[in-house]
Amino acid sequence: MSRQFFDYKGTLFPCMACNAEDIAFAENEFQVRDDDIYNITYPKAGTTWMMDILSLIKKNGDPTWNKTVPNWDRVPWIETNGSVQKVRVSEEQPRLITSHLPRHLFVKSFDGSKAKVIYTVRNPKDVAVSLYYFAKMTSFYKDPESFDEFVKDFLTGDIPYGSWFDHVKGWLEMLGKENFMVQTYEDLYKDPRGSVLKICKFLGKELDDKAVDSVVENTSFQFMKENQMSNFSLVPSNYMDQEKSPFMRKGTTGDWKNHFTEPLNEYFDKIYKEKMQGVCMKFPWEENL
Ligand code: PPS
Repeated sequence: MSRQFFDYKGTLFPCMACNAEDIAFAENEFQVRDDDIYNITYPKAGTTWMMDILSLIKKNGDPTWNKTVPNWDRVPWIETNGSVQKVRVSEEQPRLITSHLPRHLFVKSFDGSKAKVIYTVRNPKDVAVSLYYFAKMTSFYKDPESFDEFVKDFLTGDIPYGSWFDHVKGWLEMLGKENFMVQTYEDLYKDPRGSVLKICKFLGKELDDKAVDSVVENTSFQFMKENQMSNFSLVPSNYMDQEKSPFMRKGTTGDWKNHFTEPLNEYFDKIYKEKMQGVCMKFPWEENL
């Protein structure tokens, strides 16, 4: 079988989606513009949700763009094959750009720029569940042997994009900077309208009530699940086999409770407490820890 992942400066990337040359270009040569807006996530934190929210905000609530252009062209990943060169010459204003890159590998020219970052973060247990099903349906990942084994790899960070803990801690170092905002998946789920308003405020974008309603309606789970431009059904089944598991799977919070055994949950909590020591931000899922 061909090699599944490659190592770039200590972080794994899927061979079918990325290559070292483009990542190196993104890291070292890509030029950030001050009006760029970056949608940054660890995989499965709500990346595609935020792609559609940002697209709609940019278009003042008009859903035409979201309904006619695939998300990867509206809010392209910077690190996936061939994408960085397209983003480099994009005449969009502002450019909306997605990335799963950890902070230490992120575009160097971002430092000192005014470009804005929205960092979406999700309960890592739900991320692990979502990623487990994704790993089963996509040829970008290895098919997991069992859920427990997969969670152990997740905890050690022996998976593409590295450790969730390092990713989150790396990006949270930007807390307090005015061009950085954290959005939790859980808040977005609980209060989509309030979250959209917060995002608009951060972006300095004023939308009227009707436009905000449209952003919320057109980014509901059900709407996105049915939208070909958001649900990855345009991706050939040899890359993503949605018969095995749909990309828009459950779109909920707390699904980890249906997957974690008690011992696995205890083990996870122990590692979580160790790794997240000293992080000053409190997250919604930490209430019962
Ligand atoms: S990826 O592969 O990293 O881009 O995946 P990502 O988009 O970050 O995460 C996919 C999960 O997000 C859920 N999702 C949503 N939830 C609620 N509302 C909306 N609109 C929405 N859009 C995507 C999607 O269902 C995946 O979560 P799970 O738990 O697997 O359902």
